[in-house]
Amino acid sequence: MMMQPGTYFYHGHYGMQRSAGLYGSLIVDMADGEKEPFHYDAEFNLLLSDWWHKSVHEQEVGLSSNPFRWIGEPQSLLINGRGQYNCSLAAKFSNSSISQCKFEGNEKCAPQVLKVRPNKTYRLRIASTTALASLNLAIEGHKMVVVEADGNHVQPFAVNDLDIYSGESYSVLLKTDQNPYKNYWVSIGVRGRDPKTNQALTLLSYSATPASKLPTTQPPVTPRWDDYNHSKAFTKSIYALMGSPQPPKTYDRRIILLNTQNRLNGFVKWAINNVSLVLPSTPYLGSIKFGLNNAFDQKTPPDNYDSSYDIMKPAPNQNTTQGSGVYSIT
Ligand SMILES: [Cu+2]
Repeated sequence: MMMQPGTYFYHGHYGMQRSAGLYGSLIVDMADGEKEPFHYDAEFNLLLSDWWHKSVHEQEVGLSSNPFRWIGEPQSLLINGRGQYNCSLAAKFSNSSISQCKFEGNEKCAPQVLKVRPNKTYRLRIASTTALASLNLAIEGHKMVVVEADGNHVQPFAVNDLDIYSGESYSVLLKTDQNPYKNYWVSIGVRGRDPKTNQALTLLSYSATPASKLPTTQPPVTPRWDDYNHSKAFTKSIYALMGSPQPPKTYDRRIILLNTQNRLNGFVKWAINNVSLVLPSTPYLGSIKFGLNNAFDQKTPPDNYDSSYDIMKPAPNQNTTQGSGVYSIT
C-alpha cells in the first residue's frame, strides 16, 4: 500500500465500531531529510467526530429493524474525543436557555485548548470521522491557508472557514498575528443538514492570556447548513500543488458505483449497484491473504448500474439484491 506523508486517521469498520469511538489519528511524517513545501513552527492535531448518548447497540438494533428506527441527530460534536453537552462555553451568545460551561481550561474533560505563541506559524491537522455530520470549522479573527487535502499537497489558498466531510483530512497554516492579550474561538458546526447539535467550541489561546479568559465576542457563526454555493466555492478552490504527479490519462477498467437506499423484504438497506453487503463471518483481509475461496462470494459485483436507472428519478423503494463479493483489481 502506498502511504504518502500526510494527515490520516484509522477506524474500526465492523458494525458500529467507528460510531462507538474506535478511531484515532494516523500521521505520516516526511522521510528523513525531506521537507514539506511549506514552513511551520509547531502543529496541532484535531480529530473531529459526533456523539450519541444512546448506545451503539441501540442504534444498530433500530437501523436493522422493520420498521426502521433512526436514532436522530447527535447530542454533541467532539474535538479529540471531548465535547460539551447541555452547556456551552459561549452560552451568553446563544438564543436558547443553554447554561454556561464552567471549564477553566485545564480539567481533563475540558476541550483541548490550542495554546499558541505570538507571531508564529502553526499547522493544524484536521480530520473528520463523523458518523453523520458534515462539519465546518472556523477560527475567530484568523485566516487559514489550506496546504494539504487527504494526504496530498495542494496549491495554498486562504479561507475564513473550512468544510470537512466525514473521511476527509486537511492541513491548514495559521499565523498568530492577532492581539496576543485576547483568546479566540475555534468553532465547529454542522453543515448539509438542518443542525440540531450545538457547535463544538474550544479556544486559540495566546501564551500571555490564560485559557479561562473567554472571548467577549460571539464564536464564528457556521455558514448556513444549506448554503451549497459556499461548499462548492471551497471545493473548487482545491488544486493539486503545481508539480504533483499527474493522474493517468487512460484507464484499463472503469467501475461506476451508484449508491442507493433500497428495500429488502421490507427492511431498509443501502446498496451499491443494487447489491447490499452481507458481511461474511470470516474477515475479508484474512480470507484474501490466506486464499480462502469459500469465505465470501467469488463473483465480482457489477462494474456499473442498470443503464435504465434514472438517477434524476430514483425508483421508489426499489428492491435490492444482497451479496459479499469484492472488486478485485489485481
Ligand atoms: Cu470507513
